[in-house]
Amino acid sequence: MAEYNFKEIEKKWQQYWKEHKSYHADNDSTKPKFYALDMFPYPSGAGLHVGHPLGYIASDIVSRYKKLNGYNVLHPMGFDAFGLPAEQYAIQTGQHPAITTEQNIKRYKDQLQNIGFSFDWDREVQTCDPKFYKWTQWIFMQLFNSFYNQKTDKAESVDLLVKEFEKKGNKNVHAKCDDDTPSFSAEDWKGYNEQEQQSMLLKYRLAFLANTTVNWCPALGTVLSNDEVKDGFSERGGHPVVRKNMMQWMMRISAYAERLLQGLETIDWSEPIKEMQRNWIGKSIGAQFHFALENHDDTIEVFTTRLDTVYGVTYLALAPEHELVEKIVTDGQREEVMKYAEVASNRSERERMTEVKNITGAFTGAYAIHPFSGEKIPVWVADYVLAGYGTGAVMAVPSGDQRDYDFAKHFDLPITVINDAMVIDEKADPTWEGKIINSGFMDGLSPKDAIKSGVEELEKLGIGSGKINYRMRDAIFTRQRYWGEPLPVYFKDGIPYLMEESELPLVLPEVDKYLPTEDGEPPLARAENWTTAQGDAIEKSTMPGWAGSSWYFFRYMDAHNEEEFASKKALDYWQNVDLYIGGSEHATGHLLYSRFWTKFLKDIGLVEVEEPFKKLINQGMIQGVSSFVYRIKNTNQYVSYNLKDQYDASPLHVDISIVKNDILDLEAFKKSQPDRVNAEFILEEGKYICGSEVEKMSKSKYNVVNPDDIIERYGADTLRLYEMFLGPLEQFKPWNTNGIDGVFKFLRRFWNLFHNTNDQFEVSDADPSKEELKVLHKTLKKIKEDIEHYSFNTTVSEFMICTNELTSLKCNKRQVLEPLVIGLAPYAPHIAEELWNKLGHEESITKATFPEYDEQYLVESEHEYPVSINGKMRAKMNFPLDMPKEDIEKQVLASEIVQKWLEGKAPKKVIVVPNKIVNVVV
Ligand code: ANZ
Repeated sequence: MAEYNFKEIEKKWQQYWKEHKSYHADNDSTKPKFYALDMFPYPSGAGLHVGHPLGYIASDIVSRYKKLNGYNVLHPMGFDAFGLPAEQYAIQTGQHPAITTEQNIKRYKDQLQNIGFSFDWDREVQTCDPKFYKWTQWIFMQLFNSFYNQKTDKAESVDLLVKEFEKKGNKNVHAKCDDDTPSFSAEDWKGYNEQEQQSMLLKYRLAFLANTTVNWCPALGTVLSNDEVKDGFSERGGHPVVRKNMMQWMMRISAYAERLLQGLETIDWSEPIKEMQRNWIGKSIGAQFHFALENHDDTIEVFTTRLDTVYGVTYLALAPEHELVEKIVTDGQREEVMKYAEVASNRSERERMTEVKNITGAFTGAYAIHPFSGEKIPVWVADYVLAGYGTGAVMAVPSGDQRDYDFAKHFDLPITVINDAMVIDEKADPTWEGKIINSGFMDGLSPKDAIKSGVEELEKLGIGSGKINYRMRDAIFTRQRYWGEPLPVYFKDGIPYLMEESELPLVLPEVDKYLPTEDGEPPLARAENWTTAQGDAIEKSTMPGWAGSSWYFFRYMDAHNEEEFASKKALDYWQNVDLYIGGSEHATGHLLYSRFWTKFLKDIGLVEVEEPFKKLINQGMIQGVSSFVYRIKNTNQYVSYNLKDQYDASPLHVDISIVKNDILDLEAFKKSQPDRVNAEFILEEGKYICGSEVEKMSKSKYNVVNPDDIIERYGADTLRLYEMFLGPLEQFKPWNTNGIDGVFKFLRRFWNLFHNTNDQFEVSDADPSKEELKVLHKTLKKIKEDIEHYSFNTTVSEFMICTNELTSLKCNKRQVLEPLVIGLAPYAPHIAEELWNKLGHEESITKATFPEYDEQYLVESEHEYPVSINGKMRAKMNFPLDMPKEDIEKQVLASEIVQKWLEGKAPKKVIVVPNKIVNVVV
């Protein structure tokens, strides 16, 4: 007896792979390498749903395929295990987040193992493991010890900077540093005390402390990064987020803006993701120059991308936070301006940029002098000007810029049009009474040339120059939470110093509660003796969620190294990730930070590669199909879907496990919650019909499908094939189990090819026919070409077609079935191992070689001729491609069907068009 007993088969081979370390990746290999990586999961308490493994299955198929093609494959898995949910749970229950995290990881691993992935579990990493975060802390230390030298265009040691300061001060230093860095001489430097020197160095370090405006989430008690805030609320939990000034650790990622931008040209990522990163980096090429002020020594520096419009400037606008506001405001305007500045600075940047309808501003009473026309220009404060971008001041050109135009209209400021060319075509507005001037020395030039000669003119006047700006800001690197990596830093006289390397890992201390202290200090302030041996206070914030994930891909290369974050040998061999699969939600977070850290590690000579991920695929989300019941307001009555509009009823999610084909299991519903015990129903045709909707798959929507249940019912191989069969990998698609039976039946039919009607294993050693060989080679060709284009759903259909064809040919020939089993192995590894074993192989199929297809079998040797009789197609007949016309004619006329039409007479005419058609006229 040998039915397709997937349960036994899958258990057996999973055990075998584990025992034989079948997926062990070798760091000592002469084979070419292939590194396939999945974005490692955060192990949440809810476990995996069928959406999670989608990308893992795809990378697993590619990994297995590459291995069969002679590659040494690295396909690891681990856990991004620090983070808010475990900690929120800890706050609620008092349970240490390490315990919850460990339980969740165990659950995830069990679930992953059931799917039969080819992960090399010996290389597993967990970011919350001190053995791992020792190296996260170590990399932080390297960043602290480095600055960005713009002359060499790379990170270098701060020691070099100190040497230069001692020799010549900072006048020859061309480095990325804080905007408020003063210039100083060697004498100045030597005169600084230790504290002053260290404060100065902080302005250059790549990891530095600074006072910045942050997104503060009171409910979570922490700072959030921009990509963790959506429309003013925290992405996790949806709590309100406010702006607040705080001392924070930062990463000087802005130093890498240009390299992050250029690097995009060298990697194989989808265009939308690259575009998101380009926008995030936000490069603008323009000019920066000073406007003199009337009766004032200070000048206002502006950044513009449109110097060609400078003759159209009719006012200057300062950000409310601009330091000059206070200095230049006239006494008469002071009260109004200061009040305005106060209110405006409390609005979020997003509001200030997007609320275009709500135009606000205040006149400072001061005037600037136009550098080219010499005219007097009023200086305003306007909150659409952002303090953190460019210089925080703009030359406003109402005829060229929409916001300037709206502002000018609102406050009745002049609108000057240059040369009769108004970019904003509002001159059609009959109320417009502005003046038209020419653009001085720029007159007659194209915008590009005008900008060029404008910049030359600025340089001649010594008031400005060309300038490139990036919108990207430095990244905040701390949060005021417990469950993260401690920063290996202590403070002396308010100055941060690194701990000794020998003191790493700096292990997270025990605390009594996971909450901030009463006076608002982070939870680490609760730890006893959170000080160095000398008694100096250790930093109390921890690293953000993105610290560990910014370099984990290097750790997999040499996961247990205790001397280095990874050995040079391992790094040289594995280089970087060949294929990275994960969600697109990480476009400007993780994917940018990882690129930044990789470039930094390259600069300081630790890795060879400039980019971490050569090829990136973003898998589409598998959505859930939610079910709804409709409760009549303020009652315990539920009305069926088609009757709901007759009542005042509102929809409620109901667990999909108690709904079958949209029909609610009433008893199960009553038992599902205590307040539903007495539920009453308004039925239609005796049934309660639920509504349904496609939504994100999520526990909170009760629409989660657990892969364990699918595996229990159909097996892991069916799950794997089915997830691929759902549609193109990158597309969003709802989970719908309609086709799953079909996939399962296909596997059973495939199994049957190897078994006779008595369920006995039986394959024949006879030579296959041409037709059988054609089926085999066309399938092999398709598998190969599809995998190389990451098109997996099409291969699953091809497998089905091939199995049907072989079934109807009654083919059980070894020479056909054996190569096909290898072809199927990347997709359905368990059944493939079992059949391979039955075919008599002692070694695992993972050690086989992927069969080459042979074009020779794919060339058509025959043509199928439609045979028309008196213009009507009556039959189809096959003839070899090179068969002479006369022979075809003879055979056609001899055929039964043509004989019948001829009724014994001779045909009037026979036309044979070679390899096309045969026409018989009777
Ligand atoms: C004059 C002008 C005329 C401008 C015109 C635009 C169009 P991007 O491309 O995003 O870099 N700007 C400069 N600093 C600003 C700040 N801190 N807050 C708000 N806006 C600021 O945009 C650069 C342009 O945005 C600059 O060029 C400046 O307006 C404005 F027809 O100068 B422009």
